[in-house]
Order: sequence, then C-alpha cells, then structure tokens
Amino acid sequence: MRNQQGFTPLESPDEMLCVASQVQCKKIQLKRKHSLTGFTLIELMIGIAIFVGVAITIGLAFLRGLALNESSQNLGHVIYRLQQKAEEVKNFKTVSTLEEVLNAYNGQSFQLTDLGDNRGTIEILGVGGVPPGQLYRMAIEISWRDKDGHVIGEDLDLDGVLDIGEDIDGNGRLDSPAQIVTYLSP
Ligand SMILES: [Ca+2]
Ligand SMILES: [Ca+2]
Repeated sequence: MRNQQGFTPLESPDEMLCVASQVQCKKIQLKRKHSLTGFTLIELMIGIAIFVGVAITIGLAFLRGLALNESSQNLGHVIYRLQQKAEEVKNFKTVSTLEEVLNAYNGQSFQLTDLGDNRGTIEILGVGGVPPGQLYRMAIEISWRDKDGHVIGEDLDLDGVLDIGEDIDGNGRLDSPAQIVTYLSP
C-alpha cells in the first residue's frame, strides 16, 4: 500500500512510475518529502536570531556613523571659534604691548557660549632657540563634553587646569583635538 501523507497532491505521472519501479518510487517519495517539509521551530529560531543580530549590528553602525558625523561637525565649528579667539588676541596686540597681551591672555581660561559644557585655555610662551623676546608661541585649546557625555580633550573636569591624570600624552599641558597654534612677535 502506498504511503500517502495528508498534504500529498493527487497522483502525478511520477507516481505512476511507482507501479513499475520501487526504486523510482522511493526517490520520488524522498524528493517530495524534502520539498514539502517546512522550517522546524529550531531553524526558525536560529533564523530570527541571525536576523536580529544583523539588524542590531546595522543599527549600531548607523548610530555610530551619526555620532561620528556630529563629532566631526562639532570639531570643525570649535576650530573655527578658536581661530576667532586667536584673532581677538592678535587684534588686541595691535593696540597693546606684548606685556599687556601676556597679562590679559596668558593662562586665561574661557568658555564658548554655543558648545554646551566646555573650557578652553590660552598659553603664550617665548619660543626657545631664538633670542629671548623675538617670538612667542600661542596655543589655544578647548575641551568639551559631547552629547554622549564623553569629554573631548584632556581637561576631563573642564576646569581649565591640568590636574593629575589628565596629561595623557605627558607633555605637561592640556591638549585637545581642537587646538590651534600661532606665533606672536614682540
Ligand atoms: Ca582639569
Ligand atoms: Ca597633554
């Protein structure tokens, strides 16, 4: 007697061959069983797990891309604002002596009003290797807290002071990706 399953279609020409050949009949039954079998629960769960994993990975990559794009835009804006600060110092110098510039700006910390939590510092030091008083190096840097709460720059507590543990590169001063250096002559 032929082994019929509940979802087996009506007899086909292939089934007719079963009458003539038992081997052919077995092959047809195996082929039909394979083609009509659906996903098992485990296969379905594995498929869902893979899909969820891929979706999460893509989602995280997308969010990371957005964050990097925002950080890049912030950095560009901050550099632009530091350039404005440098111009402010240079303009002040056109009407002041170098000593007045040093008194007004060297060691000064400042904040930008359009950047959330932030703190910048200005350092003006005579350049070694040239006659004293010939050239002064002015470095302006700023550290700030991004949207995720991370501080960009070495001034982790945003107080404008180099505290213990903040000098990551060990050069004795606060540094940041947002930093510009220019030179002042007497
Ligand atoms: Ca600090
Ligand atoms: Ca440093």
